[in-house]
Amino acid sequence: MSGNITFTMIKPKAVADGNMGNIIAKIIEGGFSVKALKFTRLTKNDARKFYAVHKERPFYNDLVSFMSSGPIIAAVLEKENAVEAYREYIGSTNPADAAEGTIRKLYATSIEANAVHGSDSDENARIEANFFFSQREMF
Ligand code: FUP
Repeated sequence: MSGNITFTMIKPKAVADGNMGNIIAKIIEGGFSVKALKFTRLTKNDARKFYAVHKERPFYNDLVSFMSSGPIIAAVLEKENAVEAYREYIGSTNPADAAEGTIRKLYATSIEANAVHGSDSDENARIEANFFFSQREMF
């Protein structure tokens, strides 16, 4: 059975470009409700841990540097079938392949600076939400 929770980050470039308000508005417009939200910054070590699954990939070091390069928004979102619904809503990893109207099509500038993160499974959504938020910060 699919869960109702996913985790997202608005990545440093999208924040630096001034798009955090637009992206939060778009998320809410898509029927996702915000269960938790914070403006924060990943240390390099946080980014290494968060993306540990990619540590053997050639882009890992650049990704870690990029994700710790400036502030981000972290949020927990709720909707029916949230993980799949949100991945569809944000579009393909590479914005060049993302469908019209998706968050990545609208706000991403490259495969690395692809505007937002979205969890890829219910289990990872839970792990990622707990990486950023304590139980009392999730509503
Ligand atoms: P996604 O689940 O769509 O966020 O994509 P992945 O888990 O495959 O990749 C995680 C992040 O690694 C992407 F958001 C951006 C980065 N990445 C690159 O920088 N280069 C690549 O070739 C693939 C991914």
